Amino acid sequence: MSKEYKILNSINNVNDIKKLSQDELNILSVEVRDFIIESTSKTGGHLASSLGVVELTIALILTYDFPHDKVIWDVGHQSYAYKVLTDRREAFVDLRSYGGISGFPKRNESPYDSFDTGHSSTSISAGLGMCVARDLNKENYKIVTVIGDGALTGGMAFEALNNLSKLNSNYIIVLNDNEMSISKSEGGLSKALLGVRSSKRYSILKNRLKNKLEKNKIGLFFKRILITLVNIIKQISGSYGMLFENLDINYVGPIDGHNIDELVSAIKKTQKLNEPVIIHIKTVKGKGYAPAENNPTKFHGIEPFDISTGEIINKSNDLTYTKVFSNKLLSLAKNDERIVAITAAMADGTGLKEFSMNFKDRFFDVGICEQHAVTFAAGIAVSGIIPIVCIYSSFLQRAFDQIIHDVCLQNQHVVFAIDRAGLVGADGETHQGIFDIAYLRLIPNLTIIAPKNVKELESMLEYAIYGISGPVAIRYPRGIAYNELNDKDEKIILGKSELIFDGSEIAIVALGSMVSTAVHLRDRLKEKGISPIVVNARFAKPIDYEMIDRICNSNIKKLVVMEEGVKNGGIGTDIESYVHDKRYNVEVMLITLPDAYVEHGNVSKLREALSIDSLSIFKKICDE
Ligand SMILES: Cc1ncc(C[n+]2csc(CCOP(=O)(O)OP(=O)(O)O)c2C)c(N)n1
Repeated sequence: MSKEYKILNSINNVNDIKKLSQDELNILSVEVRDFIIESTSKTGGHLASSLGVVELTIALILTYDFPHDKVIWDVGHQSYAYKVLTDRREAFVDLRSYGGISGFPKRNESPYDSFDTGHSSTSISAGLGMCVARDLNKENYKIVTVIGDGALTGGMAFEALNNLSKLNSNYIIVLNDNEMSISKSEGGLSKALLGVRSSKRYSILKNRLKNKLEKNKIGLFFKRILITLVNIIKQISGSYGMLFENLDINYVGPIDGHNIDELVSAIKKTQKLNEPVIIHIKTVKGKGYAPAENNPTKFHGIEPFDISTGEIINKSNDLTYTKVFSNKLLSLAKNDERIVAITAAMADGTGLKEFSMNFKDRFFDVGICEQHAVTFAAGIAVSGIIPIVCIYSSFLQRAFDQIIHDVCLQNQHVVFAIDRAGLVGADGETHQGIFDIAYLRLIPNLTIIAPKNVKELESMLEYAIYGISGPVAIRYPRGIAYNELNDKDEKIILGKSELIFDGSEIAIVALGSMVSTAVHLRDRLKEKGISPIVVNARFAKPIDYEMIDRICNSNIKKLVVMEEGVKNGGIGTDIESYVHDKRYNVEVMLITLPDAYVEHGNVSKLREALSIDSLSIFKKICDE
């Protein structure tokens, strides 16, 4: 890389870091920050979270032997310093771009990555499983997990904490507490941690004595008395480490997460315990870069930016689907007090910020808790209040059972606003919204709709709230909203598609984001003298079979069905088997995403690579 980094450039192997003096380590943390800021300013990425854990990363490298030992980064968005200092510094030029390194830990990217992450709150479970496997295999490497206070709000993290006390070997969980999720951390846990932050530091005295005393019988008796005494003292002195201690998990902290010395000393001491330990560290999100420290939410995930000002380069003022949804929901909520909005820690991403400011009592940020969000909504819906549950497609996967069991089985009027449906781009495999059509279509009672453009998203939201009495999901993609075809605006009727262009020979039925591709495809086909029918499917469920009958009973020879989702379980396979069962003499061509995980990269590059762009589809039609 262009800059002269005195210490960073001298690191050829992660173990070189262990040879550095204290002063050199401090310089290294400045240089690593500088490097991450510099490269993220060009590629975009998760900056603020990564800046917050630079000293922690160095301390972990000093106290563990990676890749023999294993670290699990929860969510994994904060792993940039780790990637830089292990084996991927040079690869940062292509961070998150097609063919380049991922912004999240990936086992197939490096031996230093021990577990793939991307979705929140998995790390304690994964680490615990790895500990158990290590012990069963009688191996001797160490395992450490890093989890943020935001990720700790997720139910899975609590399930894992509950399971931890059974482990009789060392497992350190570093709780990286910066008081932030993407926005400010919400809820009772955050308040409890606030108590811990202000409490006196609690040492591991209990454990050290406990371990010594356990060695003989009299000791065991005194151990019980001692633990009781320590607990009483802690409760009196207000040590909120009790939160974890009551779950029978050792607790150390809070520790200054920007002090390498303190971190190393805490890790070294706790590595000696044959039990799980939580080391609670306090960090500043965005540390070392003023614009990120001042606005960690903006710099949580950032587009390329100007380092001197922190301003996004090429900031687009184009209307996004998120913004369209946000505006429409706001205007509907102004006239209807029954409308409430729920987010799982994604108020900004899902466009609920303004709603939260306008309707404080009707806005609920439940933390990174998609499952709870959905059942919470089901509870709300029982009394006639109308919950709008705003969750990204890939994160809603978490709540599959809650949608089935708590919402749809009871036919509850819950509206799912599913943002980031389809390809999302740079965040890659864990974040692509490509499964929702398939997994939602399985569920009885659920209506699934997808808008073709700005205007239709508005009318679909209104329809979902007032036109349907049961559960309904609206899926719409990330990014700039399609703002054409506004003259095509038929009233929405349950299970009815919309004929956009009549034609002959070929019919195209497209769902949501694929309608614009269908229109481009039509333009290309028209140049070849073919004028296809174009249908906006509108409903992924129920499917408009009447329209399929109409198409198949006309002079159509080829029916192209297009959707931005996996093939299995999609509308395409459903329509294909319908056409087959009815013995129509029409060839069905399915344009879908493959039944596979889709890597990271620019969305239009991915479309081309996956052959769902209009040119690839055109070529496929012409080749047949
Ligand atoms: C299941 C799931 N829901 C939502 C997200 C989006 N998300 C990514 S990071 C993040 C906040 C994490 O906060 P924290 O763990 O405190 O880490 P910090 O960024 O503050 O370091 C959220 C909500 C996700 N990755 N996974």
